[in-house]
Amino acid sequence: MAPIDYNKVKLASAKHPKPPGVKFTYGTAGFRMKAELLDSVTFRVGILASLRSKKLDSKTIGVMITASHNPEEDNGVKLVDPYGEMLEQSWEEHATKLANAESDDDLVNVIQDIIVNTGLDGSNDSSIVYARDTRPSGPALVAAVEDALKVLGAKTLDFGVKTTPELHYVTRCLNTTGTEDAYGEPTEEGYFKKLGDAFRELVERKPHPSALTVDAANGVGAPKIRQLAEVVGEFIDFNVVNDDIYTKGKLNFQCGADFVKTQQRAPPGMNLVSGVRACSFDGDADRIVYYYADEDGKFRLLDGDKIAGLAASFIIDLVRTAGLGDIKIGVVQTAYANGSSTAYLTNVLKVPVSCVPTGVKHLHHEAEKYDVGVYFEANGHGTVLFSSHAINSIRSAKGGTPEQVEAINRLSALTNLINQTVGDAISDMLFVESILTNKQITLKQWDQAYTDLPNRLVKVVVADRHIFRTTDAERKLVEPKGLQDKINTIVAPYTEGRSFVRPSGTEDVVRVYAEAATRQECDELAFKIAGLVFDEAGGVGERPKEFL
Ligand code: 16G
Ligand code: MG
Repeated sequence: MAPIDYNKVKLASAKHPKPPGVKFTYGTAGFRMKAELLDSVTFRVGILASLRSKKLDSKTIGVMITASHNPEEDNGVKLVDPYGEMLEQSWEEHATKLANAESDDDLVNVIQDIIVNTGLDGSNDSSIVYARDTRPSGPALVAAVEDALKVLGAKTLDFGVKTTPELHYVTRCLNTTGTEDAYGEPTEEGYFKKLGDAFRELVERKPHPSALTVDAANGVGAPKIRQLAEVVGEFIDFNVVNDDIYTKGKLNFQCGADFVKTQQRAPPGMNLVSGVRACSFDGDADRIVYYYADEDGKFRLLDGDKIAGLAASFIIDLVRTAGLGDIKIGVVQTAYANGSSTAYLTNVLKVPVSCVPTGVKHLHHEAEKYDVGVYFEANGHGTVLFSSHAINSIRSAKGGTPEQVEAINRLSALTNLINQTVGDAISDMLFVESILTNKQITLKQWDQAYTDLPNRLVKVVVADRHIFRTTDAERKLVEPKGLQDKINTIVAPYTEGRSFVRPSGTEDVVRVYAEAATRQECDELAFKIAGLVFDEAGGVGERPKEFL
């Protein structure tokens, strides 16, 4: 316990000056931009992490340095709350204020404001765990965080080069060790052991599937899959591609989950012939999409929506077989979920579906409202949350028949296999593999649950994207006034047509999404809506072109 020494804070801060004129915002995924602009920001996020820990009775707060699927020259930083969730939303504003303090004196004023506003005790101890992805800019940014933590006397744990979900996992472990909510060993070995044991339990007596090709986006997932293979190698063969984490410029370049999802094709260089099973991670391994080529060699994507459908149907069956009917299951999606997936969940699986705004924190919180909440963004980020009611029911269930006992054991293994803190490519991959193994189905059979409606995502550059305001989980525009009525008029004649417009939370653009019954209708619709936005809401540069 020691009070904050503001003179020391100022001296340390002087070594991490804010670039003048830059405005920082703690957005959907923390601060994210060109790495060269982030030194002062990461220093200040170190301060914020310490304050957050002080506020929460010295619980350990996580700091992750990553820019996920962004280009290699970008980086970013975000905080993880004690149970592995995203930073509580009300603190995002404190983060933004700290990052924008122009001088060292201003910084001290903002710290003091935060202390007063949140009623925290500045002399409390603080504890921080931090990690980074493989970006070359990572070590220097870690050093900036460390400078802040040192000046505030925080207890620190350097978790090294890790995936984002590993950092979320370890944060929760550190805060629950020795309690009845204990989540696992707070080490990387503990993480792989937990996943490995659960996976073994789920697949050990079943015939193994063929090898899985994993595109690691030339990122941190590559070394981690190799570590994973040491614990699950007897049940599954991984063929890791795009695993070069040392050559400059390769991270996320023409590979990775975001590339595959947005381009709707396999990474160049991957030999995706019929019969190959493949998946892609993103740069920090918190997203995954699957794909294969059909008999004609045509690329087929199994995105986050498909994973949600597979996961929900498997869990629904297990819960029913186990006789645990009081466990209520729900699925959470965003407006980007393909209309066919929502129809499948609602009409075939008959499971409640909620739609929330884009961003993990929104999905996560909505999923907490169910006993078992399955959430996935179409882009491949997602997980399953089991409430304490669900976990207690599963643990105390005895089961009268061998089928019931088996279903209960599987559910129990799933609660360990699934990283419940955040979407996790490694954990999600093992989850999908264990379902496919249990059902003994191929990627094609999984794909047959429903057929995606053709869809298209377009970026429109406008003078000021902040004039766009949405409602109804981003499915409708409130402002600019009158624009939504025009969108409705354009969409109306299209069979199964749907389109919405929202400002991006991570890029200076407006995103237009469209889907319709056929590829031609879909492309025409996307082109018309993008053009409308460009014409009516301050389009900049070239008007969106028709898709040919
Ligand atoms: C961030 C979000 C992701 C979301 C994406 C949308 C987190 C950890 N990540 O990557 O969930 O899908 O932003 O980006 O929340 P956009 O606002 O630019 O469309
Ligand atoms: Mg990511």
